[in-house]
Amino acid sequence: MTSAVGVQARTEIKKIREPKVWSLGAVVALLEQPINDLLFKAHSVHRLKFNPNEVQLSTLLNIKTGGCPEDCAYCPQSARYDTGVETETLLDAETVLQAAKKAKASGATRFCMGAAWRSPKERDLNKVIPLIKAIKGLGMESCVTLGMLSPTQAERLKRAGLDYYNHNLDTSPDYYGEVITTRTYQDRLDTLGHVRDVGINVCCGGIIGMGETNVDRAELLLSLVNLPEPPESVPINALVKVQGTPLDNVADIDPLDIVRMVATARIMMPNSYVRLSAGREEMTEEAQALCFFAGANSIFYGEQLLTTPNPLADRDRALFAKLGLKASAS
Ligand code: SAM
Ligand code: DTB
Ligand code: SF4
Repeated sequence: MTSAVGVQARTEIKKIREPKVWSLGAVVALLEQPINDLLFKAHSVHRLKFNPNEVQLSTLLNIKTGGCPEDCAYCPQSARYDTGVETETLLDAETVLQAAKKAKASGATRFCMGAAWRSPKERDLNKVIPLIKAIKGLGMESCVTLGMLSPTQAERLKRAGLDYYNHNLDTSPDYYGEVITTRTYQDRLDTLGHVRDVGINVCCGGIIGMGETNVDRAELLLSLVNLPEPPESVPINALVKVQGTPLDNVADIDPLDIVRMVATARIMMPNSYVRLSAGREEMTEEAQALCFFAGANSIFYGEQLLTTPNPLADRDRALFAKLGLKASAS
């Protein structure tokens, strides 16, 4: 005999398989529906495409800290805000290689290097390219986030063997101007286009908890799903409030808002990895477990994000053991 749950699951899956043109109203309705309905749908989608007990591990390294000319209101590395983050020069190759080896030894499969640049100069790329090659030489996937790219810079990174480029849309087109004034939404879309055109995997998501509404969150997800191809990797960051940034006093979000955002991203982008990104240090294990149930299948792994703390690797290993989760191969 078929159970009612089984029938409902198959109905959900059938609906989800249909190609979907999303309307703003439909996405807001997804985000705001009763949590059990949302979790059920998201988890059903997740199981169709992924092993629900596997999570991909990426380790971040800030290879160029602080002194950034941009005014991103969330960012401790902007030179415009007094956050106590010191400006440093690009890390040397040996330091980066040691960090990547350590990340690999503790189980990460991807190494992501971030730089506090508006966009890289040619001499910057000349230094980053050997780093990408060295990471590949270790047998790890490589990812960089260096700011805006020209088509030729994207091509150079592709030739270097880069696997992923991270460049976030951050928020909705409407709310964007409240957060960043030194580059436009279109600038970001242009960089994402150059990355896509050369065949580098796109890692693109955003931040919640910056004072935006549910409509803004839905519009961010719409912008992502309506890219010519949805990103292969979608980081969902919860704002890490850093004293001295313009957003240091914004109201706290409910952890269930993160769960809802992850679940909605999972339903809308069933083939993408959804990364539970910044903000895990402030989340309970229970809230993280709900995010994994909702379809998060990637995390940043290692004690530091770029300038702020992340759960210790030991703590994440203990959490995975408790939840029966395993690190996935990619
Ligand atoms: N400078 C490059 C850029 O902006 O494209 C790369 C590094 S930047 C720090 C990468 C992303 O980190 C940002 O787009 C933003 O989404 C995220 N981020 C930065 N500060 C954050 C914070 N305080 N909380 C959450 N996410 C943050
Ligand atoms: C992303 O979406 N989140 C990461 C990564 N891409 C580069 C960065 C999070 C930064 C959190 C604040 C900090 O540590 O400075
Ligand atoms: Fe600079 Fe990137 Fe921070 Fe914006 S998010 S201030 S571009 S480092």
